[in-house]
Amino acid sequence: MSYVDEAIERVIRENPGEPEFHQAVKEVLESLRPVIEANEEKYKKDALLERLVNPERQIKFRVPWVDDNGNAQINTGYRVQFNSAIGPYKGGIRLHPSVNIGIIKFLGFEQIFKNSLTGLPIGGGKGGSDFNPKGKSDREVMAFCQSFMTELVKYIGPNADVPAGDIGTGAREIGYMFGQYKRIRGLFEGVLTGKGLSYGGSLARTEATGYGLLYITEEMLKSNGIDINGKTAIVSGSGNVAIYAIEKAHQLGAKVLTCSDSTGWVYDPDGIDVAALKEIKEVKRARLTEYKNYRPNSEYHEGKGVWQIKADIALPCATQNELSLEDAKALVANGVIAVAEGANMPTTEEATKYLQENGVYFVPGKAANAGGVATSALEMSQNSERVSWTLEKVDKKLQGIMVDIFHNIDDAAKRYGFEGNYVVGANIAGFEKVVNAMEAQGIV
Ligand code: NDP
Ligand code: 2IT
Repeated sequence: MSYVDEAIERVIRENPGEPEFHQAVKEVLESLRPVIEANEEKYKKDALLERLVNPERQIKFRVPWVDDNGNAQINTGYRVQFNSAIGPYKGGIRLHPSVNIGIIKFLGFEQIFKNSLTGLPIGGGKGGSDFNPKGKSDREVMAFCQSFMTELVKYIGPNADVPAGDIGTGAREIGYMFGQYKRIRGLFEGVLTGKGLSYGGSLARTEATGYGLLYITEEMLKSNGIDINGKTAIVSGSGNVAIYAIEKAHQLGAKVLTCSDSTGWVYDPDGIDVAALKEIKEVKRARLTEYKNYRPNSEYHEGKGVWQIKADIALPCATQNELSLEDAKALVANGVIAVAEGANMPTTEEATKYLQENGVYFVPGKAANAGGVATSALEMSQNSERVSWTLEKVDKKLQGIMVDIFHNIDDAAKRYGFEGNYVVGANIAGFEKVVNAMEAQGIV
């Protein structure tokens, strides 16, 4: 059995009941085969793959808090510090009822390669809790965030581990967590990113993931001789990533026809109204059913459905495994040109394969959504320097990073004879820097 197959089998055996983690490891290791096989003896001797797939540290803790009725509630908190070969652990905090250790591990594992692709000195980590911020009062969210940070504070720091937002964690939650960190440690420092602008946040961090997704999509299309201007797009999700992906798509001359949330989806033939979406989701924290009040011409449907709408570009921006083989078939039948992942692992393995086999340009999340964490690293730089860069400066750097990521993954794919396969390219390009740093630092 090859070293890659052995490593995959061991991950499945040793991490039972964690299908998302198995999926992420399989996808990465399968596509690293040519690189691993070229160095098999050395990597095996150094247990390189075993070290890569085993987090350096996993922390699991109780998060007690009191609700508005005076009742105690208990949630579980996690932080997985996966790999610090190239920098301090860096990655978001997901607050969603579906969170478990397997999901945090899959996200932390992906984060290693994504962070490497940014070209910036950040290692891979992820955290979260099964707490559901939906329907909670601001006071309840604060109580949870303070309790979560009271434990997390022991493990993080600006040179050790720097968390940020993800599903369910936005500016409000980061603010409460930062306040509690500062109170306990007595240190005003860049321990979290995605902070508010009045206390050390970076301009453009809010927009960065969605904008970055469009910058890399535009560059990928351009290098294949296609202009994004005038194209139609379908987007899923209506959170941080989706909103700013839609905004930038419109700025680049593409028209976005859909968005969705966990209960339903919207089709707007005139193009999604971003101002309305921001008001519904960022200000009112309401459901998408409200969208029709702003745009009478639009349609609201319960359930799933955005991938059935005909468009040139598909941008999944909600959650993992939201785009199935059946959805991929509908996209291909409707003549989709490109799929770029705003979310982490939104496309199932079979769907990815089907899209690639049918000539669809496919940019995986670890490259396509890296603009968020890249801008987080720029926020860390500004905090260290005690300065704030202008919006133009941060946005220009973000654009440069996304363009570089595209060319690096494109080149890596070509080097190994997989021209146009950006999944293979991203995994190889991300892996090369991490493995180099791991080898240099010895068996640790
Ligand atoms: P938000 O919480 O802001 O938005 C998430 C959106 O996805 C909401 O519209 C939500 O609907 C929907 N959604 C979440 N879970 C599900 C589900 N199980 N089924 C259907 N819809 C769901 O999160 P973000 O926009 O920040 O994150 C979206 C994706 O992008 C995630 O995969 C995240 O890991 C990834 N990502 C985020 C980055 C960031 O900087 N924020 C950076 C890189 C990747 P509802 O409101 O109804 O729950
Ligand atoms: O998945 C991700 O890259 C994020 N949620 C952003 C992480 C970060 O540290 O900005």
